[in-house]
Amino acid sequence: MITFYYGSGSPFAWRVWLALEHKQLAYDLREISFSSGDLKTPEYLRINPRGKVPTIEDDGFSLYESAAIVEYLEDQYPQSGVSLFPGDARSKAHIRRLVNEADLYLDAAGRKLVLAVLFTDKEQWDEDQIRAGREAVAVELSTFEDYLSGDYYGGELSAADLTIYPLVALMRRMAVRKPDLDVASLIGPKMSAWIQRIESLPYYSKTYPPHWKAK
Ligand SMILES: N[C@@H](CCC(=O)N[C@@H](CS)C(=O)NCC(=O)O)C(=O)O
Repeated sequence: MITFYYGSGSPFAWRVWLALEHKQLAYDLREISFSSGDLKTPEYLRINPRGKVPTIEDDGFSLYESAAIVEYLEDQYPQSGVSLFPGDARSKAHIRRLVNEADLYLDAAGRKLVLAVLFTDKEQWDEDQIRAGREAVAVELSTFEDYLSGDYYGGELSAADLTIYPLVALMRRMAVRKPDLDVASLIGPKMSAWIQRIESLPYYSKTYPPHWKAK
């Protein structure tokens, strides 16, 4: 059985959770609280020297970095559940390209906003910094809106969707902290319909970040 080290609200850990469910794999979920210090214990640092989530352990093999974990799940368990990289070499390359773009550009834009809004005390908010973050997010959301031509980013549901969705969800989540950011208005019609599709997946609610449920 796979042991999955998870942190609530981490878009990277969420991606792996969605992938485990998509592949219908059995796993033991170990939720780690960011404030507990458990990510920095010698035991945890032995399996992930960066002290971050997600990490998996699978029969003595430990792996961190969410994109690598998702690829591993597909390669190690090709027959289980539904493929995370469906299609021919070109389709797979397209999915990998989208995963890379999400990690390199969409995340970088979102991170600016997360740092300025979520990880800064309200009293210290710098409106110029927040505006710059929002603009960076607007550019990326528009790029990803343009990329959608079918129901899912890679045509069929794939690792691309399971990577992009948690990053977009985190951007939308910032409205709870700062409603006037109005991230919703930056999401185009194709992406809105795609969000509905992802949120209708049978395993979606199970993976919803536990601490977001309280609001
Ligand atoms: N590139 C990594 C990013 C992992 C990451 O940044 N995780 C954050 C949560 S979103 C974390 O564990 N932070 C805790 C810390 O740095 O102490 C991946 O894709 O897995």
